[in-house]
Amino acid sequence: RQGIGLRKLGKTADEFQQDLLSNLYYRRGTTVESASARDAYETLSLTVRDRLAERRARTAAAHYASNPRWVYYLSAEYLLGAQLEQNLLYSGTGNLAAEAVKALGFSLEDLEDLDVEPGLGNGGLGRLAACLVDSLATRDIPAVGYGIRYDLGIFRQIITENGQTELPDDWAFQGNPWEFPAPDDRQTVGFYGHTEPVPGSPDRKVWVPGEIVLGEPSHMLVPGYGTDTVNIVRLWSAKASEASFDLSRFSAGQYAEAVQEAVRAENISKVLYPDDSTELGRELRLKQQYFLVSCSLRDIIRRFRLRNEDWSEFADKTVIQLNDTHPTIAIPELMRLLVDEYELDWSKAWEITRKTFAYTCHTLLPEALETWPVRLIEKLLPRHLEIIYVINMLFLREVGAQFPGDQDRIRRMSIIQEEPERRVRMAHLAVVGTEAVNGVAELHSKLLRETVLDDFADLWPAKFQNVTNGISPRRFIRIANPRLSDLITEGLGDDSWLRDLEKLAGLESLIGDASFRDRWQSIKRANKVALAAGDPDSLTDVMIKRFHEYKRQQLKLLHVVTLYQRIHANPAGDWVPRTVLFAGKAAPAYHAAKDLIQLIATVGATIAADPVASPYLKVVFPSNYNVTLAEKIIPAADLSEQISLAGKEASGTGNMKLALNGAVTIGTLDGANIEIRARVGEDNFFLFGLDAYEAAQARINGYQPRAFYEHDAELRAAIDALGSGAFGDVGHRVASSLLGWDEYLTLADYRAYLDAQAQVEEAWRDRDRWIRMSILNTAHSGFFSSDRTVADYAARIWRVAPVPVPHED
Ligand code: 26Y
Repeated sequence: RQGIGLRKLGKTADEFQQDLLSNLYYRRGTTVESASARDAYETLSLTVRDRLAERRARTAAAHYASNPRWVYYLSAEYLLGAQLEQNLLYSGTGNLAAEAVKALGFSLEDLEDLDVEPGLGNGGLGRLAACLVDSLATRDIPAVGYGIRYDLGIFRQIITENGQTELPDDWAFQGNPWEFPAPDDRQTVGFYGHTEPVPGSPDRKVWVPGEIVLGEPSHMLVPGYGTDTVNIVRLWSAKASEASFDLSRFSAGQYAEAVQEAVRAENISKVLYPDDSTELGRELRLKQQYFLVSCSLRDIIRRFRLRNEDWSEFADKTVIQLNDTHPTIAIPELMRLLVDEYELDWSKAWEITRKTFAYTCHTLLPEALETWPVRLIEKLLPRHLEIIYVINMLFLREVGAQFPGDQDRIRRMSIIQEEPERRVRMAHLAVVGTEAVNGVAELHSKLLRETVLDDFADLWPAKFQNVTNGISPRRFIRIANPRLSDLITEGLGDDSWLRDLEKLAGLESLIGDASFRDRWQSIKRANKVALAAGDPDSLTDVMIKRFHEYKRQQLKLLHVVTLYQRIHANPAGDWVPRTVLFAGKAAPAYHAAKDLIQLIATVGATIAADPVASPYLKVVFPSNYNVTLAEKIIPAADLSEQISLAGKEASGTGNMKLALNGAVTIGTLDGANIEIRARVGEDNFFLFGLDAYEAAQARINGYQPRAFYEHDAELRAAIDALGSGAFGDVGHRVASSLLGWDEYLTLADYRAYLDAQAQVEEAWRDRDRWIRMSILNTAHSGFFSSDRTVADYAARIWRVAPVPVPHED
């Protein structure tokens, strides 16, 4: 197909306007006169998307020509955030677009309000996937992100005094202009059935599935910032095969039965499991995982074979990153494809498989480590279970050779857990089947080596690495906080810091400039006015993250109650006015977390109705925390709450987003807090609490929450208030859970936390000191760019280099 090429898309306002109109008429099928806001939004999106699609075509050509080692990111979750503003920024068409839609009678802001974020994830892990694909493109690394196109994303949350209610999130109900369907690349996925031997080939089997489901891909464009690369995220939707519609039943009037099988098939990608950090063994979830893996591996192999013939080169051309254990069934699936379908020797296939995969762990909580009942895998994926057994047998033979006679070690390390029921330990499979394993912050990686995965680190020390998480500076400061971004650009002389975030260190030399400090403060204030959560002159104290006991929203609540009681004891006191903002979702089945949400809302309402306390203390709890809401809250924050029990939060990434936007952290020595503190400086971080070793020791030594309650009158008064009945049953439940067991040592850290909060208030009263702390937090957050995270993965785990896409004007 030589000699044909694309007409170049125009760069002027006039040409953009023309393209917008042509899309309005020919693709949307409407006219200027009758265009609604939605027509304008859809049409603008297509016009912007076209600009990226042209770059996408050049990217694909450059990648194809260089035949590089490709990075495939496998993730059950992506929280990409709203697309319009990002794509305007990355295509450099923001101004053209504003002008063009104005001529149609709309404002860009109105249209941005119609842009729905695809909520295809729960929290940190899903957003990390989105930041990494952003940075992969920005770093010109050939990459595809694979995921599931859930019809219903993370539930929509409504907060009332009755707590959290959940509503379905039909995010694509009105269509999704950012998505390209690719039905030609449809895949077929098998489930259930049985296996049959292949005579003369002992390693091979034939799997005869009992159910077939189709996987239909569509993709979203992932542009790099300041480069021509446009990568993709490819999302799979489950579709019933044509044969699953039962025409004879339909003809007999059995309408529900006629579509029963099709409904079952399509349920696979119907809904995201709204669980965060709890292992939830449901058959449908395992089906989702295998569905993602099977479709994606076949697509990866298809792409490999477009450019290569020799299987021995597969791992040189492919690296597959497993985002937690959720896609770990990919390890036996690749073995199955290589051994059963492509007829490679077991040992050759195993060598390829191990060199192809790498695994990122995101947790330290034992209850978050996925295991699946052997019986379930046997039923759903009979061939995979056989393969897992062989992998385990060969692996345990290796362990036995290294540690002769150490039966206990073999039992501990086995991929199969025996008691109380036989289960497959997915983390063990992920460590055994990969070339590299990483944690997501220094402390997390160290604790993985010393505790959860210590036996594996003994056996393969070189396999274990750290790659500290990062965040996209484009989304989390440039888009979220345009005022501050403009000031930084002015201060540093240009906007190259957006691709090289360590350049923020240059802000340090502006700290001495009083007018710079004034402007810094005015911007924070303007962001608070825009958020409209409370008095913009009050200390805006934010805790925004999923609700989980280990994150300790209950500790923040005890602080609020104590402040309330102190104000009441001395209404004429010189109190620092505070707005305490909570936001976050709880898993619908996690009752303790939902209780906390309800209790916070109820306490907040009590304070609001109280004339003595309300001038100084306000609790706000906006509903439905998501990426879009985070982008509004983060720029307005003064204080960032990162108060998890040390040793429990793998990394945290909200901590990085808030520090980057000039919030000062109050936090424990947990996750990435430690690295943030080391960079922004001890004087610009409010540290408190037990460290990870002290916390573990406290539990071992028979921790008694009641002892803390009895010895601290303020703590006792706060807990008694919660349990007094004034806040109903939830108050009782929370108070008695804290007094009875207090799994996450809330009471042990209470006094240290209140002392640190007193230091916060002292610093806040000295406004100039606070602004300096704020600026230093931003100035020293450069390390936490996901561009650096991706560079680390590229150099130490993937061993890939950039493939630049030639620029065309
Ligand atoms: C097994 C299933 C129910 C499940 C689903 C989602 C298990 C876990 C998750 C999500 C985990 C998660 O979001 N982990 C967070 O990952 C972030 C990115 O690495 C970390 O910063 C954060 O500390 C960690 O809790």
